[in-house]
Amino acid sequence: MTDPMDVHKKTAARRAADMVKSGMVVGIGTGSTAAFMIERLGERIREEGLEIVGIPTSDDSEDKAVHAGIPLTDFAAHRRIDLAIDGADEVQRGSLHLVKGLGGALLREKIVATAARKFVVIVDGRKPVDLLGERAPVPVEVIPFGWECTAEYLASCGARGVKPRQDRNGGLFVSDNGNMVLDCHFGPIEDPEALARKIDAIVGVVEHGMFLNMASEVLVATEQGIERWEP
Ligand code: ABF
Repeated sequence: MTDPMDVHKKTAARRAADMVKSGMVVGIGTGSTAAFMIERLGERIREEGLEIVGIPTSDDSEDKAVHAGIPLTDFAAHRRIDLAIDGADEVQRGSLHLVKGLGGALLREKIVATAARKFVVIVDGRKPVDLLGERAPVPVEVIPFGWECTAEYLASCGARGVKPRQDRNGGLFVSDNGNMVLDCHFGPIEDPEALARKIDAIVGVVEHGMFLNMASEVLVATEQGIERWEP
């Protein structure tokens, strides 16, 4: 399905892909914006002989990267990533805190972003917000055992209507890591660091989708062109 924002997603994605240099280990994000970046890296490999290896953040991105002709590697071979490029669901203006994970890949995305020397985020103009939680729920990946209890603990942190994510067919969504994702609606989050500490302390939580102080740079593509934000 095409999205009217595709042209902007593609602009941001191509700009980020053009930051990649031969010899780099590249963190390969997930989602429709990251898909354009994967496509562009494939193009550069074919046309310019760009030599890179990639670590994908999801099974879906792995398939796309293989299809694009990007050689893959893993953390057994490389503990550090030179440059990770990924999309986001919300970007907080100023701080560049992110909400990620509506695509369900937040855990691997956070592992890859954490291992990256540089983490570049690519978004269209719908993603910037004044406060995280304004539009998107915070996805929380949880262990299936006892998820009902985990959901109650999340509700006690202020999350409303905590429900297991469903897949496209209305079945239970299962992450690439075999876990469940609970979408937590907090509304606008005044103090994301405090909330992140509370969520991190809940037993059963594997990881949450707030990426705080992690983005090195955000490329926001709109009708007016690309804005480059740094924290
Ligand atoms: C990934 O893809 C996720 O962290 C985020 O949930 C999503 C953004 O998708 P899209 O680029 O399709 O809007 O980056």
